[in-house]
Order: sequence, then structure tokens, then C-alpha cells
Amino acid sequence: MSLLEGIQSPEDLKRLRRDQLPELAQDVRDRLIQCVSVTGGHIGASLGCVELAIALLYQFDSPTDKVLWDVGHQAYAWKLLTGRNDAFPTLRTKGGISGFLKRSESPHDQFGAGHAGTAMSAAFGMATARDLKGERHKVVAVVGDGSLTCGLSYEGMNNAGHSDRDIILIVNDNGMSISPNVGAISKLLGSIVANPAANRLREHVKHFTLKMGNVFGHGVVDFAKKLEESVKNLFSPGMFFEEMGFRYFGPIDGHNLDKLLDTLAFVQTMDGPRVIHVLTQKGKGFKFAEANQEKWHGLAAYDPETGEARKPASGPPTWTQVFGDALTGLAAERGDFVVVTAAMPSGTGTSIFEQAWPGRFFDIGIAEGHAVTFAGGLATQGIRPIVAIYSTFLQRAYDNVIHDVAVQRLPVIFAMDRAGLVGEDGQTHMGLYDIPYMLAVPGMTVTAPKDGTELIGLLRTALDHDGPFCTRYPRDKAPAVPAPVADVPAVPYGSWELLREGRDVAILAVGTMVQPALDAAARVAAEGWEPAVVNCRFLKPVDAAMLEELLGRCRVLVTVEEGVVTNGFGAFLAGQLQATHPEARVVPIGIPDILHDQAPRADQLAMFGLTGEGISRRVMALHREGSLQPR
Ligand SMILES: Cc1ncc(C[n+]2csc(CCOP(=O)(O)OP(=O)(O)O)c2C)c(N)n1
Repeated sequence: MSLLEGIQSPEDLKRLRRDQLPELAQDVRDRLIQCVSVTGGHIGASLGCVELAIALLYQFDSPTDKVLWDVGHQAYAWKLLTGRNDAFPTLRTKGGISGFLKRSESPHDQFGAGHAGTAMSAAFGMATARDLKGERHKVVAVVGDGSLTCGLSYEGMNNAGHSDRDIILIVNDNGMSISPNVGAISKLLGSIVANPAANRLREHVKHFTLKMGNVFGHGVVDFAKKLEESVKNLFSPGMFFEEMGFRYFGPIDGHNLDKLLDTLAFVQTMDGPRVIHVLTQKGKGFKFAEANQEKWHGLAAYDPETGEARKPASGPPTWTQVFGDALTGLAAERGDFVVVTAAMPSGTGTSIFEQAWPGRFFDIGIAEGHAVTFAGGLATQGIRPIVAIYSTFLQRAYDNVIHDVAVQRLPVIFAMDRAGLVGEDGQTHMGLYDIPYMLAVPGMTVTAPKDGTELIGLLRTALDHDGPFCTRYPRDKAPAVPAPVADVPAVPYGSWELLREGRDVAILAVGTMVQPALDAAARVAAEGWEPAVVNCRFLKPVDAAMLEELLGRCRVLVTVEEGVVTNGFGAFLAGQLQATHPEARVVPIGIPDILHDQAPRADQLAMFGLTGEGISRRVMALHREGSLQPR
């Protein structure tokens, strides 16, 4: 039996001798590599945190002590060691354990996560609650260097730093976000690492200060503290954290268990805000993941022996790929636009553009709010920004969309990838809210293409439009290979596309729902009815002329959208028709506003009836209830 198999809880881990821990780390790595090779997932980040997870559980007392992992994608080892080893093969599968952190999954998951930058703020909230309640446990936030590009991390640090509350921040520094980390913080952390001699000196002085305090009391401590300060000021880039009010320790090798345990033990006995700077390697112990850290950040199932994907790519390109190629092609035609991403060059396909047009590409870090306001600034100067951010992460920047773009009527284009159901990524990553939140923004043009060719056309329309504009597409393959960029004209602004003539009922489909709507119409037609089908590629503004025409022959409009139905396109249309056509009935089909768990995307679509079969069932039910009798 492996050491890992004997661990059902942190208590079992604590029973191991220190010298057994490296063997446990190897067991954990083997298990991670094997399981994730079947399920897919965030293997690279998690392999980098194996020793850190072991050390935290060995040294602290979870769940009494609260350990919070930022994002949660790097916490797979934590899951294995906190009672989830047996269930781990169900990672990211329907009914299985989550790929991120979930409070309902384990008492050791202290704060639900999936989005970056939350750990510091939440940890400070917990530390404050502890003090209010007169409790005594420790609170530890583990934050990656990539997540230190999030403004939210600094908001938390700023609040915690001079509070004197007992809180520990661990900076898990692997030099990487998903792509190489960007900006001043990555340079700063790099310069700390590059200066080991100064760090050693500082550590000696720090130990000296503590000893002096124990032996000689306050007067000498004051002197020693001044000395410590001077040495820091002279040599230490860790001063940044010190100035924020955190005592800085490090950098230490995050794969050296002895060093980790000694440092945690030492820092644990202290009080006040402190930071431990831990150096780790993404993909540690798995040669493929070490060699290509960006690709192995998170990926689909692979063969652990060869590193090759189990299911080689086939069929049409992904929407992401279509978008990246479209940007690249359009850039050759017009020099007026640039592309902005928030730490997701590969995820959004903008890495394709970056390769061709590096001077027109900006990765601004995990800072969606900044991305949007930065784009607003560019737009005031006549440069057209296309901001590529996943639907779920743009939620972070909603005020920026309204205040920094829409209120100023700036022509910023938002490209929202992963809009809709996101399959195995689960609750935290669902792109279900962008239709309601974008429809509510004054002056925002809201669009969704039915296929890759239409995405290219809509990007042309967007670039010609003087005002904020957004478009959305899913985590999926496009329905077909798109036409060459140069051959695709702009989509006429505000126009819908009548795809099937009909009467009594019209199915108004948005984006990904156009194909299923056509399929549904064929099924309904087989029963002797004739529904019209419209591609509502503009959700706002609606095509008023076509709407008027449709209402002449259809009393019921069935809207279908891959988004939350509450305040979605159907509700928006119904609201508009209330005043002008009170006799019209809108039947919205979409996704209910409850939390949705991970499952394959196709299963999720079927579950909500967002398939040809599901939509036809709804339309046939209308026929049966008599709602579609001709007037
Ligand atoms: C708000 C937000 N934006 C983007 C992402 C996508 N994302 C997931 S992990 C990650 C990189 C995080 O880097 P770091 O914190 O250094 O962790 P590492 O993966 O290097 O361990 C990004 C950008 C996210 N989870 N949340």
C-alpha cells in the first residue's frame, strides 16, 4: 500500500515521520499524473504545489486553521490529502469532485474559488471574524504570482497589511500565470529571487533580532529592529511587502519539504501580517509539463507515457481558433485596432494574433477591470481595442464596462469566449450571465454569431460601429470551417436573418441555438406545423422591421438562448413588445438561474432542452395546448 492510500485525513498525514514526506510527495504526483490523464484538468499548477500542500497540512491544523487557495486550480494535491483520494478519479466529471474549490465538497475547502484574486480578501475577512469571536486559529492565504496581478489581491493586502491581525500570505511564485507572468510584480518577484545573498543576510539579521528580543528585552530589540530595517532597505526587494505591512520571509525552495516545514513552523509562532515567498516549478516531476508549462497549465485527457492528447483534434476549428484567425486576418486589412487580453492569450486565441502582430497585442495580467478601462483609454485616442475576455471573467469588470466605456460612448469591442455552458469547468466558470448584463448596458450593441463566418462578419461590423459592441461564443467547436476572412462581408448592423419561413410560431434563436432551432423546426414540420426560424444575431438592437413582419403571421415567439433565462433575450424582447404588441406572447427558453454543476457540455445542453429535440418538444407542447391556433 502506498503512503497516500493510508491517508484519509490530515490526521493520518501528521502521523507520518518527516523523512517519509518526500515519498508521499512522489505518491501524490503519480496519482495526479495518472488521474488527470483520464479526466483532463489543471495538472501543471497542481504538480507545482505538492510539497506546499503537504507542508501546510503537516504544520497547520486544517480545518481549524483556515488555509485558502486562490483560484483553486492548483489545489489537487490538497484534495487528495484531505479525504478525496478515493473520489479523485471523478474529478471534473458529472456528479464528481470539482476542478476548483467548493465549500460544499469538504470542510478543508474554506472558500469557494475558481476566479483569481479572492484569497487575500477572504482570508482577511476570516481573520477579522476570528478576532471578533475571540478565537485563536491561524489563517493562511496561498496566492500565485499570477494572481498578484489582480487588483483585488492588493485591496486585501492593503487592508490587512497594517491591521496587526494574525494572517499569513504565501506567495506561490512559479514565474507563470497561464502564460509567462507579466508586469511589474513579476519583475519584482524575479529580482528578489535573483538576489539570494541579500536574502540570506536579511534572514540572519531577522533571526538575530528575534534572539535579541528573547535574551535582552525591548531596548536591544529596538536597536536590532532598526538594524533589520536598514539592511532591508539596502538590499531587499522584499521591502515591497514590508512596506505593505507584511513581514517578508523568503524566497524559499517550495519543493524542499524540510525548508518549507521549518519556515512554516517559524512563521507560525509569530503574530501580525507576514508573507512567505515560495518558489515552485509548474509541472514539477512530469517531464512534459515541465517542458511546456503553458500547454500543461490545464488540458484535456492525455497519454501519460507520451504526453499526447488521448483524443486528437479533428473536425472544424474551435470558436477560439476562428476568433484568433479572424483577428489576424482583419489586422492585415486595417491598422486601426489592437487586441487586449487579461492573462488569457491562449485561452482566447489571441496568442495567434500576438504571433503575427506583437506590437498590437496587450496582455495586461489577471486584471479584467483594468483591461476594460485601459481599452477605454485607448479608445479615447482613436485606437480601436478588441478586448477578449471569457464571459465569466468579464463579470469582474462590469462597472468598468458601464462607467469607463458605455457612459462615455467609447467604441470598445468585447469578445466573450466561453459564453454559455462550460462543461467540466463547472459552476464558477459558467458563461451564463453576459446576455442579461450586457443587455442592461446603455448603448451597448449585443450580438451572437451562429457560426464562424458570422463571427468574422460581426467583427467587421463592430470595427465599423461607433460605440460599445459585444459578441459571444461558446467553449466548443464552431459548427463548420469558416469562409476565408477576406471573403466575409460585414453583417448589416441590427439585422436578423430569416432562415425558415413559417406561420403561427417563430423560433427566435441566439448564436449557438440557431442550428438546434432549425433542427427543431424540421421535427415540428414533420408533425404538420410550419414554424419560422430567425437567427437573432443582434440581440440589441433588435431588427424592428423583421419583428413587425413576423408578428403579422406569428402570435407566439419562442426565444432560445444559451444563457440564464432570467432577464435574458426573451425577457428583453417581451419587455419591448409589452408596449407595442401586447397581444404577442413570448416563450423564453434558456437556462434557469440556479447553480449548475460540471458535466460534458453536450449533456448540459440536453439537460436544459437546448437541442433540436428539446426545443421541438416545447413548440409541440404549445401546439397541443392550443396556443398556436391561427387567428
Ligand atoms: C478573474 C480570473 N481571470 C482569469 C482566470 C483564468 N486563470 C486561471 S489560473 C490563471 C493563472 C494563475 O496564475 P497563478 O496565480 O500564478 O497560478 P499558477 O497557475 O501559476 O499556479 C488564470 C489567468 C481566473 N481563474 N480568474
